[in-house]
Amino acid sequence: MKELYIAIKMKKILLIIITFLFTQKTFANQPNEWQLGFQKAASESMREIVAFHNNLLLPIIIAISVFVLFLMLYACIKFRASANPNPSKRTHNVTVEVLWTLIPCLILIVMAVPSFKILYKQDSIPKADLTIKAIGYQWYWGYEYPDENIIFDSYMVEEKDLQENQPRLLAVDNEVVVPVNKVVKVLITANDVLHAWALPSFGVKRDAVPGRINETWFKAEKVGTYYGQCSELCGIKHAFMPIAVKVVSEEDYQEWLLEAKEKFAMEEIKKDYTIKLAKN
Ligand SMILES: [Cu+2]
Repeated sequence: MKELYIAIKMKKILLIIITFLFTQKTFANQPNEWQLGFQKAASESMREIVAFHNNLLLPIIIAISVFVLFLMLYACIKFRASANPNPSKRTHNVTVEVLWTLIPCLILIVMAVPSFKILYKQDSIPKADLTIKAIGYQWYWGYEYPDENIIFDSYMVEEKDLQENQPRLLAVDNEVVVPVNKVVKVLITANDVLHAWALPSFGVKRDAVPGRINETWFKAEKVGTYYGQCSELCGIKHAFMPIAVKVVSEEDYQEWLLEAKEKFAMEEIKKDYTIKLAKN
């Protein structure tokens, strides 16, 4: 009876493990529960970063961990006091010392070459199809489309106001909208303290520094909404200034431009009006 009970229990545990492994929810664009590894890539840059991590760094990390674990176990068993009553008095071995200096150097060089390649590629901005400016404030993001004369602020949606499919702590009232498969140059700055504009799916992360404009770029390959967060500790509400970028088709983008120009212009007028009223 007891065996049967244990067998049922084991089966249950196994089932839980299998469902956990194979039925994880897959969002293309935001962190999900029990996620391991990176968010799914939506740009070439991020694909390269993920490939670098998965194909080179991870094998090196695993190999080193296994090797060190093996050495430790080997030393513990082979040289335990009962099996090795007279320990060796040796303190130096030139060959071993040369090897444990040279091999890590070689590993670092092997890692550095592709790493720098990706870094430099990200650093050179191709000819941009459109430019947006992100400005960090305590604690929200402001955006400008300098060529379109659009300016707006982007605040997090409070938990009580969340609509269906809006992720908690990530959804914002006004998303940045960009066309798919276009090079978007992002100018990043801040108005008060350091912030950082980061979007994992695009492989983008740049500090927003007051009095300085940093540049980065991305080319989103898939339509969808992508979420990121401020990534530089900027004060008490640092966790509540998310970044949301909506990637749409070219036609939808043109449509959004027309709507946005009107909507945000009206908001500016309203803001000026309230300021004037308050002054009088
Ligand atoms: Cu912050």
